[in-house]
Amino acid sequence: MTTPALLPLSGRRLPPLNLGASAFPHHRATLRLSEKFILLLILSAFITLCFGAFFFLPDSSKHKRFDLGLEDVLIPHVDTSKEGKNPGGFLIHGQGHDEHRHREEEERLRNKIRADHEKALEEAKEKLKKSRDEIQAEIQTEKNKVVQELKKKDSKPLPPVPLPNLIGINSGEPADPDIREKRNKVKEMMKHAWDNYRQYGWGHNELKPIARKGHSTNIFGNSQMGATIVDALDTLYIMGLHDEFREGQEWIDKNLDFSVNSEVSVFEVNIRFIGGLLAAYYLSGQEVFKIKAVQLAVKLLPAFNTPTGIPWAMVNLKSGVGRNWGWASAGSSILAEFGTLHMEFVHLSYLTGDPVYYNKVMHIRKLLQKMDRPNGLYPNYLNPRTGRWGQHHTSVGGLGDSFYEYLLKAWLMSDKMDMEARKMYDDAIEAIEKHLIRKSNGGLTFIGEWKNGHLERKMGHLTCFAGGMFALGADGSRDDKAGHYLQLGAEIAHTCHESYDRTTLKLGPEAFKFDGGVEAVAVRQNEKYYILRPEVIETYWYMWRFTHDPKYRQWGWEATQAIDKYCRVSGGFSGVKDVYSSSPTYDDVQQSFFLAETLKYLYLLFSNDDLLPLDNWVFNTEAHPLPVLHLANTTLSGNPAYR
Ligand code: DMJ
Repeated sequence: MTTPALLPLSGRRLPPLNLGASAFPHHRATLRLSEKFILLLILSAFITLCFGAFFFLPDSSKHKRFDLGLEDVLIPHVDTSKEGKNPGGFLIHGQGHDEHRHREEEERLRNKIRADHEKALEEAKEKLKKSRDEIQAEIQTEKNKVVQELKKKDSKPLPPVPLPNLIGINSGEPADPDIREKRNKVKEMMKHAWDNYRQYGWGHNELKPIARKGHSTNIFGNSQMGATIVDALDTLYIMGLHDEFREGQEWIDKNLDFSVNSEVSVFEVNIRFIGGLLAAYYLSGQEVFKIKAVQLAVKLLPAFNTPTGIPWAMVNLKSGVGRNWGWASAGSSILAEFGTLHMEFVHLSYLTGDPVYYNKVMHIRKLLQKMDRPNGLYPNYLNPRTGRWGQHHTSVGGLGDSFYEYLLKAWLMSDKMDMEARKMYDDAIEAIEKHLIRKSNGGLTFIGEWKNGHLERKMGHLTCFAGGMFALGADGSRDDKAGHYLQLGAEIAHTCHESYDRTTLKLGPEAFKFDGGVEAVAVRQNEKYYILRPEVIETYWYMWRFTHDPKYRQWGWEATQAIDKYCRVSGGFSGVKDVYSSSPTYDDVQQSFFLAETLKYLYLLFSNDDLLPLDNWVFNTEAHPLPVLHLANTTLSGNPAYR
């Protein structure tokens, strides 16, 4: 809620205060908030002036009024008339000509005070003669000045840091005309999504492509933060959509403001905004993105002020007050949320030279390392007050997913130096494989969920990202099991493809079962939707990069066509409510991750591997590429700002 004092002047007002017509005969008897504010300002200026005048009087005159009889003993008096002549600066009493000069000086000051009083009263009268609009305009001008000052302060340049080796920012244009055509189709879809957002949802977080207006959810708070712009930037950049990129940059420069009274999801804002801004900075070299990323990160820091240092799920960007989702196991923090900050926070410390971000995420890691894990598994909930696990529910899909992803990627991003992260990843996936991964009767490998001591044979669309993760982590795996993990990645990719292929629309449901004769099919009505999610395509892309098996491009193309056929509307792209229905209804949301991830992974799938090579770039969980910090190990010693 906005406090009344901060409301725009045209907004809600307090009831008028009756000061009586006789007090201000030329003014209306009732005064509005803004006018009262001005009056108070004038009165306080007046009082300050009186007090100020008193303190400017020569000490001798003060002592005459407040004569305690001790002043000669306790107070060394500065004789202004003798400045420079009497190096000790002490008043020499009993000298007649000085007495006279003092009286003259007092008189002069009294006259000045009288004149100042008169002037202040005149100014007050003048102010009160002004119309409400004039007073409002003056207040607005003052406010703007303060905002400009704050902006200047916030935009101070950061210490220069050597940029990591930025290899592979190129067109990645494939030689094969068929593949080129497919890639162009994906680019055209991006244009369609962007242009419609530009036209109907500009500045809003997301787009309602059917209603053709802005859309938002509680993860972004109640303000227009242009989530789609920030999330889409790097995709626009790598697709060579430079005019669109510049439009986005301009909006961010002029409008993206984080000093809003808005409660946002720390995780979502980190992966979409900080990740998006950092990637845009590294790709384009435009300082504005780095500065905005750091401004936002500063606003997230109060979320870590909990008894354990495990951050709250949500934080108010203005007040810094944090809290957790009510539904999350008695007010717990969520593993996939507090465990998906590492990549961005390490980069923030790298770029700012300020270890605060790095320390926050390392503290989380250390705390997790010390905790007992049931069956070696990480439960999804952790209470930030007590430091104890909440409900014992483990998932590689929603609530858990990107925590595992970030362990692996912390290691990759550190140029494979962060062995602690690699060990945690290896331990975690060993436990996952043992307890959660199974083969269905029909031979499909799936990852279930562990709930209170039993395995639920259900897999979420979100979980499908794990195929790519296993492939990405194959190299460097314990006991040289690279082949095994690449195979596991391929099996998950196959299962997830089946979940698409067994639907009417050839688009994957939100969750699918392997139970009671059902395989890779959604059973409950509320699990049949597809909201433009990227995870299956993400896995196809990683599998393509590591195997070059053409089936992954084929599967990616099937998904592209299905999205274009069933999710495209004239106002953008929409999710669909039932992938098993031949006449689907739309959910009327164009998610920002569709532009950040789904279309980016498709574009990369039809590009050459030298565009953002995986030896040099690590993609955050929202598909924002961050460079490997070849110079920096986990102590970030490569950054001169740390030395
Ligand atoms: C994205 O915002 C991120 O990939 C996140 O990690 C979970 N999934 C959504 C899109 O499905």
